[in-house]
Amino acid sequence: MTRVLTYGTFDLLHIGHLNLLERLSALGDELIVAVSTDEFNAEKGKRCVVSYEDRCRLISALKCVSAVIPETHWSQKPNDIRRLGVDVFGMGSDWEGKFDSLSLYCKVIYLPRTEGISTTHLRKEISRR
Ligand code: C2G
Repeated sequence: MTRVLTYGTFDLLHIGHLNLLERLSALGDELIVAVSTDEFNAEKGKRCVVSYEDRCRLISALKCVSAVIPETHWSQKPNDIRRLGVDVFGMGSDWEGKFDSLSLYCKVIYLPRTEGISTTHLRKEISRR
């Protein structure tokens, strides 16, 4: 049983998020997604359009996702990896290198980011119309 774990805000869920989650899911038997809470996003300097509860429901509804957990602080990853028995930690390539220290606990991979789409881009597009 290969368990994969990733973290993110997933605001205005879009094809870049889905591409990443499906690719990560294909690497194992289960994909666990840690969704940033609204409070943690405030720490990240992000203000979401979609509430934490709704972001969790949307991610949970994806066929490729096995479970959703809250992300409440930057430093929870090692404990999550150990507690959940994670084999692979994966993120999009905009995080390349940032989480290499987690290779102490599991395999760390970065998958190519989907170009041309981002939550910021979507927000700008919507506000222009
Ligand atoms: N992503 C992607 N392609 C895009 C946009 C996002 O592959 N066009 C990936 C990002 O690389 C990330 C994931 O989708 O791995 C979620 O992106 P965000 O919701 O923007 O999450 P982020 O703000 O990067 O939070 O502790 C880690 C943080 O919680 C990550």
